[in-house]
Amino acid sequence: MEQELQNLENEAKEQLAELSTVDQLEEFRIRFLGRKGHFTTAMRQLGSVAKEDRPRLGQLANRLKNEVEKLFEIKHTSLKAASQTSRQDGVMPDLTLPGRWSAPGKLHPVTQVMNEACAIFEQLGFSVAEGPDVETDHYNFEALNIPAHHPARDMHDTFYISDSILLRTHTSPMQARVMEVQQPPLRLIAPGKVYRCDSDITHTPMFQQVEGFLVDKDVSFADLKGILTVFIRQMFEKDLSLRFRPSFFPFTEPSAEVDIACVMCDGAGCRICQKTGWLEILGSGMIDPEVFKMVGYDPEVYSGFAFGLGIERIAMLKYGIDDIRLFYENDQRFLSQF
Ligand code: 2NL
Repeated sequence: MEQELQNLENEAKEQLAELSTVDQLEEFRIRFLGRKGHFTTAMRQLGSVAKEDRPRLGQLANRLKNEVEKLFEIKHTSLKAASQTSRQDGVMPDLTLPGRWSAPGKLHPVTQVMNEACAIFEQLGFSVAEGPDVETDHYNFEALNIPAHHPARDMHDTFYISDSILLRTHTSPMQARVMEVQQPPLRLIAPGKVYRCDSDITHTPMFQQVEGFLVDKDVSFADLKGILTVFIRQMFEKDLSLRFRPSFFPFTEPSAEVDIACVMCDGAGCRICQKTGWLEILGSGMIDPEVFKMVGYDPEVYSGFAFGLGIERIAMLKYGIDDIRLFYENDQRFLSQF
């Protein structure tokens, strides 16, 4: 009996060493260690050996079985690990194939131009103030000299949330907020998204603006011209001519729309500038004394200028894009060019 148990162990060890798949290993387990396996059968036979030999042989049988079980576990672990690194059919993946490529993300073209615009104004000493997209009627209109029923409200195509809450139609509410709590001198830009209910090749319901203002003693229209000229020339990397055309905004007096010499034809006249040689680029003016009174500044002491520009419009002219809606259609073929 002792010899039989010893032979059984040797046989099990030899077979185990030759196994090379998980399936073969399972067959082995059933054959040797299962409920009807060789070890179980041998242990049942212990009932027929002499009483005095039984404990010794019982212990031997247990020890040998445990040893085989341990070896089985080790083999099981290593075969399983091997089957996970090679494919089931035994074919290794081709490690020389190129890796999977994913496109690196980059900034949206409008964000790029926005960042450039802010950087130029920061270099000129302006600080950046950001405010909420959801505004009150007070800051969006009243504080900027646009009272209820003022005709200028029609031009803004406002998205109202309630009677007194709306999506800001420009970023100047931020400037009104700052003027209320800070005293001059002030030199500030307010960048951000603005909303107007309008959509065609030159309008999207959401677009991005930078508005800026400077308030101090003795600020003149010449300062406005100087700052805007430097801004435009840096932005377009060209010594462009500027033209200040009289206009109207409720918060500035006098007001001017600024045109630049057409970036496509240098002022000769083409399809882009509709043969005029000029492109409308921004709105500006000297801050209306009424706005100063509203925020508690003395218009006899302080003066200032303000301006507002659309970032998409600048991006379109910089990159020769003729439809503003392209920016917001999320077509990778368009966006990846910038
Ligand atoms: C436009 C807008 C302008 C402003 C925007 C402004 C006004 C104040 C304070 C701060 Cl009182 N910012 N913004 C001023 C003048 C013109 O134009 O339609 N741009 C294309």
